[in-house]
Amino acid sequence: MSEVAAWYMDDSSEDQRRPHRLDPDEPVSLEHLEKIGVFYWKLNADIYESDPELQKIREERGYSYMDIITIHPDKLPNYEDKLKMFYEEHLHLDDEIRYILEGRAYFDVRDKNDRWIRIALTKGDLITLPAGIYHRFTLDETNYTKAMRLFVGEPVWKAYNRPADDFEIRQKYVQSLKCC
Ligand code: KMT
Ligand code: NI
Repeated sequence: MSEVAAWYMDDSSEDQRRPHRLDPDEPVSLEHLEKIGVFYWKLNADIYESDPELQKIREERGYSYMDIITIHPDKLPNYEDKLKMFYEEHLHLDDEIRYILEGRAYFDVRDKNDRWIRIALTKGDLITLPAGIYHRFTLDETNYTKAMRLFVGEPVWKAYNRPADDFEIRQKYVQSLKCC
């Protein structure tokens, strides 16, 4: 199992694309991420179109839907607006599943104590964020990522910005954190 690159963020409001590591660095392990419902695989993105490992994950987890999004100033319509929207703290009523095919990106997730953890994703990283977790997304300073979006059944992209605590799925998620 390869390690994921994740760390607690500083509070600085400078450019969201910078790493925002604490000094000294406070890394976060995969085990820790799993405890808050975040799962991670390392795959070979060079063969994503015919990868049996990806196929297996999709079948086992029911990820029937997929599309590919390229996030870059020249490639994505309304790039600036979308980036701003992705970086608003939000949740979804379903799992968010992303597989990085090219480039890099950050997903920030809240831990049990509401602290931001930054997860640095690069080519070959597949991540699942549980329904109900507060999170946000940004590119890093390289300004480019190509990602596969996976979904169980018909995709629902609707994001609910924080506060969104009244949703049943949010309460279920918060409850799930209390077990361990
Ligand atoms: C989300 O909901 O956070 C996103 O869709 C992020 C961008 S997709 C790589
Ligand atoms: Ni999201």
